[in-house]
Amino acid sequence: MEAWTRAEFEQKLRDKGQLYHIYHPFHVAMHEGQCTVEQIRGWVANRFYYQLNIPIKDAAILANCRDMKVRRLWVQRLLDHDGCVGDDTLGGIEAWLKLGEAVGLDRQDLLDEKYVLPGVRFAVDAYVNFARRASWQEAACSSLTEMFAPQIHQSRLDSWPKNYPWIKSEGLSYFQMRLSQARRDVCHGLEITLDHFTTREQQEHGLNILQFKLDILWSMLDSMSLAYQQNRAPYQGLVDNPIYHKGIF
Ligand code: AHQ
Repeated sequence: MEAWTRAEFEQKLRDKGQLYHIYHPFHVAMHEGQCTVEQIRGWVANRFYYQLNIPIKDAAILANCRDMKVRRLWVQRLLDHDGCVGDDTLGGIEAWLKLGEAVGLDRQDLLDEKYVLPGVRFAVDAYVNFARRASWQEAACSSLTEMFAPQIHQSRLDSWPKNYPWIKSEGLSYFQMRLSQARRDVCHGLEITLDHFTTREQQEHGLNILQFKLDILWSMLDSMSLAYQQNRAPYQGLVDNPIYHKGIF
């Protein structure tokens, strides 16, 4: 089959935005101000596991990439999350810990992954392990869900202060940071993707990789919905305190 043009392929990638997790019922309820304190805290604590693993995922991509021009751009993603020793800009992981404190969570509980649901861990670990095994171009393609991220970060900045006045406003700095960082990352990730996936078969493969990542984001929220909306965390009622496996690799 004939390959799509570069513009057609980009549009097909962008059309996947209709399946972005902004439309997941958990995020819809959150945006409409219907989340309880426990649901917000559960979301912040579980999403922290995703944030902790983004630099690990990006380091795996760097480890697989022999193109110095790409590495010098991609390495910025690690600095965005880990912060860099040189300046005192808050790294994303530290900013998310501030979000945790702003919603009333204990910083050490986040770092200990105390509340991470098995389903969230499996989804995030699948993302990291994909980035380790796949080509760096395939892993770059999987990061393109961030094409749709500025909208969801902006929606939090717009709706949380009025819907969740109990959350200290300094906790929202992570979302503010990502507005520009996501846009910059997407420019680079999209260029790699459009350059690499050129035959129709490769382009279809690229769309499937993006669907894989959309499924990761969606299933993370499915686990949180079961636990915090349906009140059905794993082993609910069988144990007094939640018990889940910790990271095993
Ligand atoms: O805060 C997010 C972030 O740092 C990243 C990195 C990027 C990737 O490499 O896959 N994806 C991503 C995302 C972040 N936040 C999510 C959100 O809803 O707050 C969105 C998520 C993404 O769209 O992949």
